[in-house]
Amino acid sequence: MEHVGSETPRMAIMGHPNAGKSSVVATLTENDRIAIDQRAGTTTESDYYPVIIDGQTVIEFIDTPGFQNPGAILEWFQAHPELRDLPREFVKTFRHDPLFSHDCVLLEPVAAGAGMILVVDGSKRIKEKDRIEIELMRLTARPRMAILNNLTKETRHMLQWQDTLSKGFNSVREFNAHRATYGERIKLLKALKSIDQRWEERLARTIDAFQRDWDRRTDQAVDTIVTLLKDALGLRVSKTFKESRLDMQGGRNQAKAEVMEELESSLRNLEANAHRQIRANFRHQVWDQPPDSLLAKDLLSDEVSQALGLSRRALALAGMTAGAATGAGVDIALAGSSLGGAAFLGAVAGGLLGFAGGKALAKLDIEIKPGTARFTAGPVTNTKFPFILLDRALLYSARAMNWAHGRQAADEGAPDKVPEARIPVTGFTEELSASDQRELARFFAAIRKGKGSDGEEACRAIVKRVLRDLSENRIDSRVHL
Ligand SMILES: Nc1nc2c(ncn2[C@@H]2O[C@H](COP(=O)(O)OP(=O)(O)OP(=O)(O)O)[C@@H](O)[C@H]2O)c(=O)[nH]1
Ligand SMILES: [Mg+2]
Repeated sequence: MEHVGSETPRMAIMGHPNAGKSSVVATLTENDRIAIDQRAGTTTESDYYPVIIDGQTVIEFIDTPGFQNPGAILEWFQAHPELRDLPREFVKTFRHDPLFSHDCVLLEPVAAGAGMILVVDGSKRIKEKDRIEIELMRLTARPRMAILNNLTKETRHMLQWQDTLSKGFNSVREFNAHRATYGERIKLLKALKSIDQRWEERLARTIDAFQRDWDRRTDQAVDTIVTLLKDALGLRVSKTFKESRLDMQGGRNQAKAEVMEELESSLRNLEANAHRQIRANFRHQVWDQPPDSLLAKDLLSDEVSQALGLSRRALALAGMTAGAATGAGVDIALAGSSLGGAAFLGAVAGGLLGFAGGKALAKLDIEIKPGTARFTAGPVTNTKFPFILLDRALLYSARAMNWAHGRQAADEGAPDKVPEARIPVTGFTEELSASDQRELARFFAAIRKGKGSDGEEACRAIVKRVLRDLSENRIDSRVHL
């Protein structure tokens, strides 16, 4: 057993059934596999959840079912004011008493020096049993903090909770297990650090490890996003067809459609892979994307194109002229073919390359050789598309970074749940400064020309800034888009 002076800080999570204890642990440890349920009594045994960074356990949380007999324990505590270490003496005395077997398991880590976090549902009235637990925990003299986790939007009991809790705890904080961002997790750890001098140094190291780890993950997400942009915008796919298949107009259209479809599905795959990487990077296993989310819609759909990316005006300001956005590039290399060049060109230009709003998505090259024709789709020429792709990656990251792990099994439809803030209608890129938009446009154009490194650093810096803002500030309501 560890003692107070040992290395890893350990916090046991206490509180009534259904107060949200497991949800708090899930959010703090980024573990969305912890059992959470709207029914009380979900957690029946204490479980240890270490936070491991670089192979080192930096803090450990113990999810518990809470006290079984708080009244009796408090009575015993009060009857023994002479004892220096009440939790340890209690466990020693009652270890073999079946009546207290659960309470002893609960108090064992505390006896060994763990701190305690009491989770209360601040939307409920304070009851006598709450006062008992608060006093009991105060008498343990362990580092302890109280968390007000509001399960509904009811706030009229909050002041009373604050008053009552502050009598027994070194620190009282509001912390919503469903809506806490990374920034709020760090604030909670910082508050924990200040509750007890014995813990200061260890928790300073824990916080440092958390911050370094988050920075690294943010950098990884930036990397994933920039790589996605480079791969998608530089992408070309080719298909070779027999000349005989192309004699008829129908055959030619079919060929075009096939090669474009391949380009489109490759773009979708690249995006899906990048999103998977981001999701894994922020440790989400259970992920219930709302079916009406913009991210659940097709990347190349009209709906997505209307909601995300730069507006026509911003595109123009970013130096992307309307002409460049509509030009369906068709290059034909004729190398002695029986196909009539002009007729062929007529068949190729037209709606089939159409992306949202009838604008072309990509360039189509046709290289005709005796007997065959090679159709190459790509690179993407549509100037709005990269902004849409970037917006979706940022939206996805916003969700991955801000979606609290304790939220997994939540009943989002419940009428009394904490309401979401207003959802802005634009994506992220439209909100950037004009000069940022220009920088991005420059980078996208460079990739298209095969000079991907031009402007890459600027793009990285912009993406990083957006991601940082997301995790430092309040939860971004766009996670629901
Ligand atoms: N709206 C909202 N609901 C929450 C929040 N935290 C927990 N809940 C919900 O409250 C219910 C109980 O959460 P748990 O984390 O299982 O509570 P617990 O204290 O571990 O419960 P037991 O293990 O049964 O003692 C679940 O339906 C959660 O989704 C929150 O911050 N906001
Ligand atoms: Mg539980």
